[in-house]
Amino acid sequence: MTNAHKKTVLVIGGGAVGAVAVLNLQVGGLADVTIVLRSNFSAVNATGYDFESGDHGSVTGFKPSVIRNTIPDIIKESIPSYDYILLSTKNIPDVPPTVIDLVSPALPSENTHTTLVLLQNGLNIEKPFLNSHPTTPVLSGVSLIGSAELTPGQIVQDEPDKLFIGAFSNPNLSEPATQDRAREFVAMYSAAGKTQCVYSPNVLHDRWKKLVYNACLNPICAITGLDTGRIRLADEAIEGLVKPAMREIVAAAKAAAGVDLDDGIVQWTVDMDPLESYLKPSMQQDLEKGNFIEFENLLGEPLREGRKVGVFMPTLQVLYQLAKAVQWRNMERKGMVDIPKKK
Ligand SMILES: *[C@@H]1O[C@H](CO)[C@@H](O)[C@H](O)[C@H]1NC(C)=O
Ligand SMILES: *[C@@H]1O[C@H](CO)[C@@H](O)[C@H](O)[C@H]1NC(C)=O
Ligand SMILES: CC(=O)N[C@H]1CO[C@H](CO)[C@@H](O)[C@@H]1O
Repeated sequence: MTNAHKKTVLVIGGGAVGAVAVLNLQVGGLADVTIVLRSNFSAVNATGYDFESGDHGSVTGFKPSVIRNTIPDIIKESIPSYDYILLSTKNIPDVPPTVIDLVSPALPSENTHTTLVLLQNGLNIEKPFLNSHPTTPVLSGVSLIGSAELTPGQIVQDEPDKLFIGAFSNPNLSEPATQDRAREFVAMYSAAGKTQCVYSPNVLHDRWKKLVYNACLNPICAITGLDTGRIRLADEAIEGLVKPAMREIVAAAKAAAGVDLDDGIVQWTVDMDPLESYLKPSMQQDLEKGNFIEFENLLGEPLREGRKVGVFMPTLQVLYQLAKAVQWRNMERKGMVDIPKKK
């Protein structure tokens, strides 16, 4: 890969994670980036993104090379296949459209050229693509990022951006070839020299590790309405609820995926954010905005994987059913379910 030949990258999803990715890729100079935005298209198209980040300092009015409000239809628009498509939207399989429907205009099902990078959380997110796009290399991006979006187009990043990239296994593709794509992506993403992006072949380890937070604290904060600081102050919430849930994930990781998370992971994850930051995990933020929550991949999949191999997961089972009910409440509020009239 040389500077003379930039890779083309399509970024779908312009929230905090997508925006930081665009900034890294473009500043690195090895990529020509097109971003697809929905709700924030007008704001970003007019004035660009403003960043306040540990990695990049203060950046104002940053604009990706191309900003669009629709997914490119590469056949109808005669656009050459992108080298990479980076998906950084929420992944909510229980609410249409699916991520496959979303990405398909830019990614024909028989694709072999484009590498798909899933910058999304949770487990088994690559599985649907094995059916719909069996010969597309799919990479995993686990972002341990401390950023939150305030107003449209304004990103505040309070922790360094750390991204772990690896290849999901695919029986139809050679492993060395997909690993090469992962390494190439890491080089391109790291070229700006401002961010920690590492090649991390043990995708399952990275994903289960993040689930200790995402399957436990994330839904618990969302359901109780307490942020990660207040949940630690609240009576017995950590000992009686958060830690039991986390221990179930640690057991499931080992039994279902052979992933060894060390003993300290539970306390480490509880203490990860400084208490006084009173940070709200993503599901809590989503609920407060009236948005759907990503509970199926973050909570449902690890629960199903664990139970399949006989792990007793009573805490996660209850959290899952509560999250499902909360999702239904959102669907009713958005007019997506019909209910019988009150008598
Ligand atoms: C996006 O911004 C450009 C330049 O600022 C402007 O010419 C164009 O009309 C905008 N596009 C839309 C769809 O608003
Ligand atoms: C991909 O692999 C699966 C399982 O080995 C096989 O059934 C399928 O035909 C393959 N598809 C392609 C397009 O190679
Ligand atoms: C990812 C995302 O949608 N970010 C912001 C876009 O703009 C709306 C309001 O127009 C915000 O609520 C979102 O946080």
